Amino acid sequence: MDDLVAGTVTERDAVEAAARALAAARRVVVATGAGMSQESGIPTFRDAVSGMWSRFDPDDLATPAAFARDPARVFGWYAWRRRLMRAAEPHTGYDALVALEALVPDVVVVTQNIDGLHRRAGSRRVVELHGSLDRFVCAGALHPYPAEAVPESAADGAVAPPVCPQCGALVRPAVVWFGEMLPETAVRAAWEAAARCDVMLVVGTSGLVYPAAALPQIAGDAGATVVEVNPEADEGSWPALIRCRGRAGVVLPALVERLRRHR
Ligand code: BJW
Repeated sequence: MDDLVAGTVTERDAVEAAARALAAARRVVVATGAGMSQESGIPTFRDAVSGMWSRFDPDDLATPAAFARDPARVFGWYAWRRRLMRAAEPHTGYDALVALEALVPDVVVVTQNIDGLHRRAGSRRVVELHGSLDRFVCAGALHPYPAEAVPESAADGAVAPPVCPQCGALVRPAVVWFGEMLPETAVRAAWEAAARCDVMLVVGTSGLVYPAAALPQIAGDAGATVVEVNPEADEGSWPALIRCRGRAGVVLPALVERLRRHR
């Protein structure tokens, strides 16, 4: 491992170096973002061409003020995304993360995604930092509202949100919008796991949205090897950093296959 600690390992040897780090690890955190689901057909946010924010303004759709201003527009956008997510299937990168659990004693997946694909793939310990599109609450007292009772929409466009039967407030998706606090238990679980892990795999996130973007820093500062899986370079830099340039659906299965050879 000395070569990893001494400097950044890039490109050609990266998957092998990452597999060696995983072979020596007891605790692994996998921190995922929208890029993890890109190969399942769910658009990322910040891709210049296909990203959500290239077509939509986050201030109109992903803030409490946007929901207060135009609840039907926001609810309709999430109804469309819920359809996309239900039609999506976890790809082989998800299966690789499930397989990782048989090879490393302690694996925690911390995701910014709201699509539920890690759970559907079979990952056992999943922390959802930005909530889930499988859950709904009212915008008043956060009373839970059954997802089965949420209206489906056949077409894109506005959908009137249901009303909370307990307090009369409008129902909203249980996701975290800009300016909102992340769920406390999820934050605690993610921060504890990051501070204790030997390796953190950072998969498919631009690392621009806080506080989730701080997780690799926490792990790196605590001495973990940080492995980035992303077709693009980002700004992150840690003493032990391995950059695996490629898509999650390609790199993660290759990584787990290599790890098996080290076992
Ligand atoms: C692939 C791939 C493939 C492509 N394989 N990879 C400190 C500094 C500055 C600002 C702040 C700060 N602390 C807090 C803030 C404010 C704000 C923030 O971070 N703003 C920044 C944008 C500047 N944060 C917040 O408001 C958070 N709340 C908070 O901090 O509360 C305390 C507070 C309260 C009041 C005031 C201040 C503080 C909440 C953040 C909520 C984010 N919500 C969203 C939408 C909700 C859910 C949803 O609708 O889905 O979450 S925004 C959106 O961005 C979504 C994502 O989870 C999140 C992160 O995006 P992600 O996953 O990184 O996606 P992309 O598209 O950015 O990147 C994809 C990556 O994948 C790319 O790198 C590709 O290359 C790669 N890729 N194909 C592998 N096949």
